[in-house]
Amino acid sequence: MAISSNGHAASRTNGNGKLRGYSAWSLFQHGVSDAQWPRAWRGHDLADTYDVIIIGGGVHGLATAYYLAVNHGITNVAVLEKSYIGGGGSGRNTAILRSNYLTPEGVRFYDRSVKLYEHLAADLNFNVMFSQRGHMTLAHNDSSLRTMRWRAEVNKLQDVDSDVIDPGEVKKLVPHMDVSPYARYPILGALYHPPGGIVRHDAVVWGYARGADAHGVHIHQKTTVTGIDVDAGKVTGVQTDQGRVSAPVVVNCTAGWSTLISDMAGVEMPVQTFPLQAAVTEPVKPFLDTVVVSGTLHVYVSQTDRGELVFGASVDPFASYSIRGSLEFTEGLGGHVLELMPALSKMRLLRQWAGLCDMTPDYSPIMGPTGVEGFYVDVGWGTYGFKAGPVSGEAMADCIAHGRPPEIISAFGIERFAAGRLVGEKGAAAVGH
Ligand code: PYC
Repeated sequence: MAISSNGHAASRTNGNGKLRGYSAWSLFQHGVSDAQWPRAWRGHDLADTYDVIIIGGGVHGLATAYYLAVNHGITNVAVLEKSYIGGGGSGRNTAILRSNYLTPEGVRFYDRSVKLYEHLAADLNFNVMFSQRGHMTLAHNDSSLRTMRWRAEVNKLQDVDSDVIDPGEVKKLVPHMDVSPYARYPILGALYHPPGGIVRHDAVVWGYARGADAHGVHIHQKTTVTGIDVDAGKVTGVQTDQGRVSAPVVVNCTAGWSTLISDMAGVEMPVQTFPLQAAVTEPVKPFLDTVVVSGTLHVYVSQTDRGELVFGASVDPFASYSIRGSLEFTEGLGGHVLELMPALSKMRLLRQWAGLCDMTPDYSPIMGPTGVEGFYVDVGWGTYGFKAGPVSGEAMADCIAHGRPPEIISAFGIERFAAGRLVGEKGAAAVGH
């Protein structure tokens, strides 16, 4: 690739808007020089009008903008983010990807997301470090074993690789696991899902932002939406702390604040917001190359490429907008992890944090048009949001471009609550809630 005289990579895009990569030489030059790194996406003044305004600069909002531009040629798009991109749920989740859900609608949907993640690095020309290391959900009692068998059958019918394995196979995959019958919660088996794994969540956000920017999308960080304008049942634009912007289409892609944003358009969402806490240890040599989840013990764990163990639990037991960590969480987490892997007793936790989860009554998202013309929602992700980023972006872009939801999200419309057509996914939650 060409290097300009000041040592910058010459260009991020070729003439067709296709992203270029950086050569090893240009990275080296930047590393040893005091040259400024080129910006991965540009800053812009807020325009007076856009064709589409997306509220929320996480993976859902950015992926929707990217696929609007790439798949439908809709490029006069603004993404409005009140903080910095990826600063909400996208940067706070534990980056687990999987498609071993319970309902056929859920399995099909998340499987499409895993497929998109599989070639995302190539599509965005940005390494998102997707490691398909396998995903294991442990069963410690007969009823969870029965749910695992049920899920495995639904998964197989949708062509998703997923099966129930016995404690001996669990031990082969994770030698540090206590699979003895004397454990306090003996392991009776597990749902094993080889295509599942982990991804670098920041890279996914940056990759989509860079890709959307290269196709002309405006990304506005530190821009807070304070109101949504609706006239005669149609959305006409948004009010922000930087001024008013008009648009015939406004999309709510927020997490944690999805009800507050929808309320601005007069659309009520059956959503309650709960904090979800997570923690990370000091780095150690690689020893865990599978994602391990125990619903009964309320814990999931994976090891990052840097060697840290990333732990999460179920949502806090009360609705709140707080993102403070608690000692109660750390104590519970430590105890439960040691039930599974006693050898970890000497490891030190480095950090803990929390994100916000918008829970719906059936643990499935709310996607598509609403009663206000031009106002779309992609919300209610509970604890599943990050893994759905690519498929949600693709489907929401299709929905906006054609004015109706594509088949893959038709089950997730807001009208299902009034019609009693719930898509119950509680049984596929990583941990009990
Ligand atoms: O559903 O896989 C999951 C998950 C992991 C962390 C939170 N939810």
